Amino acid sequence: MILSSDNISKKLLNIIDSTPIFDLHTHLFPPKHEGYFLLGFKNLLNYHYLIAELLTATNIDASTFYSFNDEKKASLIWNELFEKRTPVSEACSGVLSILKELNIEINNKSFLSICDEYDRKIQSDKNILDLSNVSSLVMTNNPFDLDEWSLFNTNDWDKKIYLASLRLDDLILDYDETLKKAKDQTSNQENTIVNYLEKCYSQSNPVYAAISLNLETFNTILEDSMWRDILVWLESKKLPLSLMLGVKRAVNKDFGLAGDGIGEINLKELSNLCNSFPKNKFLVTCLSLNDQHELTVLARKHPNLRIFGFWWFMNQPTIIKQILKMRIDMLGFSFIPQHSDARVSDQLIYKWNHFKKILHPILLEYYQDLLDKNFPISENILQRDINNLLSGNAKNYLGIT
Ligand code: FIX
Ligand code: ZN
Repeated sequence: MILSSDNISKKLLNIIDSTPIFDLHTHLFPPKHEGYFLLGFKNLLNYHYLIAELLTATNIDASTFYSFNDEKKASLIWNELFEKRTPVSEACSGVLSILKELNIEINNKSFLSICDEYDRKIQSDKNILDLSNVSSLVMTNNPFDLDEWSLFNTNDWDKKIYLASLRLDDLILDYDETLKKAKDQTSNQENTIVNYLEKCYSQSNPVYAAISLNLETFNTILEDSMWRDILVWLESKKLPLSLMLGVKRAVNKDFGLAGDGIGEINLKELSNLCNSFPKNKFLVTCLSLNDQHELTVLARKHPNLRIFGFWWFMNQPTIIKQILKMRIDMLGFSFIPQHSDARVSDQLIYKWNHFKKILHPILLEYYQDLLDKNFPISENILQRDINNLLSGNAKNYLGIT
């Protein structure tokens, strides 16, 4: 059925709301992975985005804050950011969106009574996957962290929902120690890293490998023979390399995980990489607003480069509105518009709801414009486009069904 200007908005909204999502990058784990699976109101409040906001808005000292137990940390964040101040930031607003979705009223309730009510309503990852409409997601799995990697020695979790990726940052952060770990795990002492990755590949069946880089570390990838071997190996496995560009770790060491910031990146080097390894596929996201235009231009030039998501400091409504339109203007719908980066399962609810709220009016503008130009838009076209944007583009790039 061909849609009209009058009914397209509602149809589009229904389709966006009902289309299952494939989440390309998260830090989530299945419930069976104890110590790594995070759920619930306290974990939600102890998110490092909110910790950074707390430590900069108040005089609370970082080491004192981190010495508290989880409940004390969470109640402090609630008190300082939601009671003493007005919770308007994106990270605060995310917590409120989840409470609203769960029909939990705040008015004058104590922190502990909200916690109780919350815990009664959300008990498993299944609740969250249903509420957020996420059908499968990619974890971040570090093959050099043997405790975390022990997940792949077990089989009692849903491998169709939780897909693996190989996070290779340790090879850059501490090469010697990482090589030692890989040597201990492989009998073949030649080409140790690739041999170890081969072993990890058969254990975990990953959908991509990933690394976060900045200007200083990017050259290593281009120049180092081990990285050339890794890229050749990735090509042989048809695995994309996900490049998360422009992070500077520990800008404020005292803040721990909340202390990372923005570093520089030279996207001319990304272009060199795409040219030097034309048969490798690269998924790319950039942390700085400054790099977004050049990155979008490069995505028009290199078929082996696919932009994904609004990463971390980019994931702010004001920025998304602007950059999403720029991406569509230059690439049509041929990119992967969002990933959640969720660390606590419950965050899937707000990260995706917030994104959909932005996506709907922006897409509507483009469809209205097409209708004005007498280009017929049917429900099938809308469904095809939304399938691609929320899951198909990512899955096709990864070569999974
Ligand atoms: O490197 C990454 O994958 C980042 O997303 C994280 O390290 C970061 O801490 C984060 O959670 C951002 O959303
Ligand atoms: Zn991440």
